[in-house]
Amino acid sequence: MACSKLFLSCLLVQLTFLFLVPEVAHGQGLKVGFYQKACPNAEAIVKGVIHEVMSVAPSLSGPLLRMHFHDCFVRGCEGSVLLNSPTNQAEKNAIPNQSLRGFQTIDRVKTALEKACPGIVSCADILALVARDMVVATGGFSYDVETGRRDGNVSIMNEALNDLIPPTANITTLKADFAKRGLSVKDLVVLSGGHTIGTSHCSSFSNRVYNFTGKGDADPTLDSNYIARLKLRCKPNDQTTLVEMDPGSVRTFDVKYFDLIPKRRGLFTSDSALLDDSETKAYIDLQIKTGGSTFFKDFGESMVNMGRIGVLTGTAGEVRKVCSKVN
Ligand code: HEM
Ligand SMILES: *[C@@H]1O[C@H](CO)[C@@H](O)[C@H](O)[C@H]1NC(C)=O
Ligand SMILES: *[C@@H]1O[C@H](CO)[C@@H](O)[C@H](O)[C@H]1NC(C)=O
Ligand SMILES: *[C@@H]1O[C@H](CO)[C@@H](O)[C@H](O)[C@H]1NC(C)=O
Ligand SMILES: CC(=O)N[C@H]1CO[C@H](CO)[C@@H](O)[C@@H]1O
Repeated sequence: MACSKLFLSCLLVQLTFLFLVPEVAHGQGLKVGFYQKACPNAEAIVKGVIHEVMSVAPSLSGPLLRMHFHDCFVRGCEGSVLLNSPTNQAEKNAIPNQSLRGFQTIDRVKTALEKACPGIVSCADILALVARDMVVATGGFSYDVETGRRDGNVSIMNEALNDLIPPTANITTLKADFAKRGLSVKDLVVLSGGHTIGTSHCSSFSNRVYNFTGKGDADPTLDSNYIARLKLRCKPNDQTTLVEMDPGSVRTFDVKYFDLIPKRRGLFTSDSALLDDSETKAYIDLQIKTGGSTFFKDFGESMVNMGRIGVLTGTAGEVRKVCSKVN
């Protein structure tokens, strides 16, 4: 654009484009510090409650990071994962959600926020803020969380069954499922690094250990010493035992998850699959070689990208008073 004559207004138009266009394309009305006027202490209140919860129940860090992911991948980041259904037909009733925990923590945060600023902070934003605070609580880097999401009022069990990526997914499925939501291959490998904290039920990977092709065999891509260890921990059809996904540092947000993958100790097929694409593999190799030189920063960026999926903003949806119920 030639800016010589009406320089100032031309510059303004250009600046407007510079700042508006990306927001329309991706952020859709989200911004950092959305509650600054209406509830200036919102983020501090969330942090305070999370600090208390972590001091008594540190094992909730994994579940509460994962909950934002489960929210965003089904219907977008609009709090539908939190809704209860009188007939048990909501997202949280779907099998992949059996293992979700931490709903009471979200309720505690919501209660504290409603006391300070009634009807202002959405449950979808609470999930995004809590996820960030979990990364920080476990030793990762902080990042600015965009807020301004509003809550949906629909939650459907079958959508969770269809839309949540199973741990058996191969690299083709993983890339496609991320791309469908506007997330890149880099986002896929970076966010998989979320498995640096938390635990898994035996049932999420027992096929790899006990019955990979239906002949009572193990997954040949999994390290045999690791298989032996997993068998000691998990009996066939075990539905209750928990296994550390990043053994030894399950409550520390570090780069060790990436060390495990080329050692063929990624717990899920979806973790191992990151070796099957040149870009994801190169990312893993780089993080191992450089001790995670970019991972901590990348994680915040990819979380922001994930937090933009299918958001409701402006006057769409509502701000729930209670996170488990529509108003
Ligand atoms: C790429 C596709 C993904 C698949 C297939 C996947 C699958 C799984 C499975 C099966 C579990 C174990 C659940 C259980 O049995 O208790 C799990 C746990 C977990 N996932 Fe993922 N996940 C994926 C991506 C993500 C992302 C993007 C994040 C967050 C950024 C994440 C964070 C977590 C965390 C923190 C846990 C531990 C939960 C706990 O401690 O209870 N995952 N994931
Ligand atoms: C990946 O998984 C999908 C869905 O299960 C399947 O249709 C596809 O053939 C698999 N691709 C490869 C390369 O194994
Ligand atoms: C392995 O899977 C096959 C096919 O699904 C099933 O028929 C068989 O009973 C399973 N074996 C074990 C030991 O679970
Ligand atoms: C859900 O929200 C939409 C608009 O966001 C509204 O049209 C609809 O009536 C709401 N449904 C319920 C059950 O509240
Ligand atoms: C937290 C929660 O609601 N978990 C449910 C997940 O789904 C199973 C059924 O598949 C329910 O039994 C759990 O209560």
